[in-house]
Amino acid sequence: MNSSAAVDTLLEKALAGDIRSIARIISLIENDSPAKDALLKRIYPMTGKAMVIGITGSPGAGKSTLTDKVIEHFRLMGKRVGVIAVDPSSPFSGGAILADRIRMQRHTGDTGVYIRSMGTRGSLGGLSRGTRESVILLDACGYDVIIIETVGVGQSEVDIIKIADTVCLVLVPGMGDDIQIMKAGIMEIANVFAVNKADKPGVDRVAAEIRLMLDLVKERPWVPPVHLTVAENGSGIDELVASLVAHGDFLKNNPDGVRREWRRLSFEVEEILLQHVTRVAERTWNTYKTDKVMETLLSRKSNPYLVAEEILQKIIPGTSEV
Ligand SMILES: Nc1nc2c(ncn2[C@@H]2O[C@H](COP(=O)(O)OP(=O)(O)O)[C@@H](O)[C@H]2O)c(=O)[nH]1
Ligand SMILES: [Mg+2]
Repeated sequence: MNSSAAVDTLLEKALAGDIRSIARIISLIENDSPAKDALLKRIYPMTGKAMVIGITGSPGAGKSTLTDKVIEHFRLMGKRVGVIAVDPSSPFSGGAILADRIRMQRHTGDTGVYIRSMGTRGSLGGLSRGTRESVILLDACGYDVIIIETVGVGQSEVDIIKIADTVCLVLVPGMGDDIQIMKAGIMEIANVFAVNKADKPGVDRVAAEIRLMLDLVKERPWVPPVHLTVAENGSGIDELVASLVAHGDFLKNNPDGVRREWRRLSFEVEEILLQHVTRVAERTWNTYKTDKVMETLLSRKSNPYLVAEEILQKIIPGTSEV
């Protein structure tokens, strides 16, 4: 399966739009297959065309329901849409993934839509290891719009801005509004706000609080619009999608867009380097980890710092101390 000829065939089919091949490549990516890097290096020049949108917010805010409606709108505009729904690894994530599937399943027969759920296993920042790389693949495969659904519940979730061009933050009335809005980190990364469940009481108050907060920051080239939505019946989605598109256009002609691209590219290089260094470190430690070495540790003749230092000198010659 990992032979380069097999991977080539798989890639050819994926680029031609075969959804099963795309799914299999994403599995290679998720499993950190040795074939992954060569493949991504090859397709990278084909990327840069997609509009990458992050839809983030607390669990239960309606992100999947909203994504489903957003997909529908982009489909009506003739766009192909890829979705990566990232769920936190937890005993409940199986349920959450199932919920995402159910909310978006009516698109499964549509070859212009690809939906993939991922856990957050082995990663930081509310993104799955492989989210960034899957975006590269979907972009190369010609998806015009790529949506990343991610749970934004804490500071670490702001990592989404390193991947997405446009971040839509989904808030809801009645869930401790003030606390939601006080999460400054997450508020700052929003380019578009959706106050969802607008059929419920308290929605105007949330919208007013967001606007008040936005007013505190004067003179910014892009003022994040605040939309009231009812994801369940599609109300407000037209305007929301128009703002997502408008923000994408804004980035094309603005220093903000260049800054974002800069940040993304820097993140990509850093992530690729880290992956390689981690792999080399793991491999080296595994060959170095003999019973004898472990014995020196157990008997305290040596210690983990000294051992790590010796290994580092092997990996990176010239390293003197940990
Ligand atoms: N009343 C109301 N319920 C909604 C709305 N949007 C989503 N929901 C419900 O909220 C729950 C969570 O939705 P889901 O899309 O799974 O949220 P996610 O966890 O953010 O992806 C589901 O029961 C939805 O039917 C809305 O606009 N109004
Ligand atoms: Mg969801």
